[in-house]
Amino acid sequence: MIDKLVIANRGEIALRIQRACRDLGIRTVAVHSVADHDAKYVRLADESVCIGPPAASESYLNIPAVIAAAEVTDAGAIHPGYGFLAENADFAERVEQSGFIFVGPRAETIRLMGDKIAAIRAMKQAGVPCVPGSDGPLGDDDRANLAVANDIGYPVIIKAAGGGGGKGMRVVHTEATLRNAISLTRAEADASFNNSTVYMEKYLERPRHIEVQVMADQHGNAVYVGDRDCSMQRRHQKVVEEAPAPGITEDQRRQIGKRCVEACKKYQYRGAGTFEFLYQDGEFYFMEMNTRIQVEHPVTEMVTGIDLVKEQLTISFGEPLSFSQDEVVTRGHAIECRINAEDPDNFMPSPGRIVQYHQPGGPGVRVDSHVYNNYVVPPYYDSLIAKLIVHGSQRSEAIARMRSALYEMVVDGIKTNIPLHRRILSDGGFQRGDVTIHYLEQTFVR
Ligand code: MV4
Repeated sequence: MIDKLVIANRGEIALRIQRACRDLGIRTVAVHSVADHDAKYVRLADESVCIGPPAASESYLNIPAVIAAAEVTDAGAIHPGYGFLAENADFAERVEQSGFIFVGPRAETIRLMGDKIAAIRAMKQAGVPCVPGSDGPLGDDDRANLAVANDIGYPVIIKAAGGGGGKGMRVVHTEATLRNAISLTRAEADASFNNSTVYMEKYLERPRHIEVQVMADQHGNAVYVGDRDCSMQRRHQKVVEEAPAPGITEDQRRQIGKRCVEACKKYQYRGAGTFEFLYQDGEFYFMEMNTRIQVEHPVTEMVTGIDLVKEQLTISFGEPLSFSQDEVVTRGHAIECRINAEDPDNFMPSPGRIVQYHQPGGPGVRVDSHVYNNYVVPPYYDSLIAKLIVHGSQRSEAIARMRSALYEMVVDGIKTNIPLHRRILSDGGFQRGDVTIHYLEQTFVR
């Protein structure tokens, strides 16, 4: 067991990791930028190290500074949280080369999943269902590419191999526009990711975004820990997430879960992971795999009672999974609203001082947040200020509890998206539980 760990992140997830460490008797080192000097998670950590100026590129993304913080504090491990360095294979490699435990998968796995084409190929080989597509990179032969598209059938989507999270994609509806779309996507991909490799898939027009949580240890055990629906999103930013995904049968759940577990075993996956799927007309299609703990992990924790962050830690220290597949029992329904410091009308960030902050409470209510009265939301990082999570014995009770919690919650002094959440939770489409990834943008916002 490791006795001290560096948390290479900020905000609510830094606090979340700290809590898991405290549960396990592990001392924590907070690394922070100048802008986060007075943050609550810095005060609450056993030790703290300032690693640079406010800009993330010079602090939270500064690999030598993070590793140096682990060295000077004599820590044994580094947890990257989500975002920042969490899915940077070079970082994971350098952490381990420096003699520390990286709380996450092997660098090689992170690298594999970062290459979208390689990830799809690997998953297909492991029996995970994928979108019909080019089965590898597109070449420069226009006639060959036209043939691939004809084979798949329009509409198709051109995606960058180095992309992900919505960047570097283009939908093509007709043969006449294919050639141009490929060269534009290639040029953009080259400029953004320094990788001009692109591939083609059938474009699914009205899918839901459903993801499967997995946990795997270093002894060959892997389990799926249920699924989440994250369809309620805007510009690739998730807004509301829930577990389990509504309308999925236990049979479907078992089948897709089993495929994910088999893939984990085949590639000796380690730690927490998420298989992202598009779901349309009763079928799952693999998109990509996230090799980190995700923002929305609490909804899974609420329905399973499993502490995913604690499990991440013990797994990385070499312990076996603390539960078997049979012991994963989900109960009821959980919903998470991401509370952002942003204008609810135009979604522009709204940093500044929170002059009044009241958290909701009551049965089944959880708030993961690093903010407090007079906290100043800095302008340098993402605008997430709180995750409001509720649990109910069924979806309708979770919705009722979330509406009540949103009614109670007060964040004054800055603009937040709480009004947007109140409207979403009162919306008929959301309440029916069958919205696509386009719902919020197309039929709900404005
Ligand atoms: C797709 C798709 C439809 N068909 N692929 C967006 C992010 C990246 N991970 C993949 N994305 C998509 N891939 C095919 N073949 C639609 C999207 C997509 C999307 C997916 C999940 C959540 C939100 C989204 C918003 C727009 C497009």
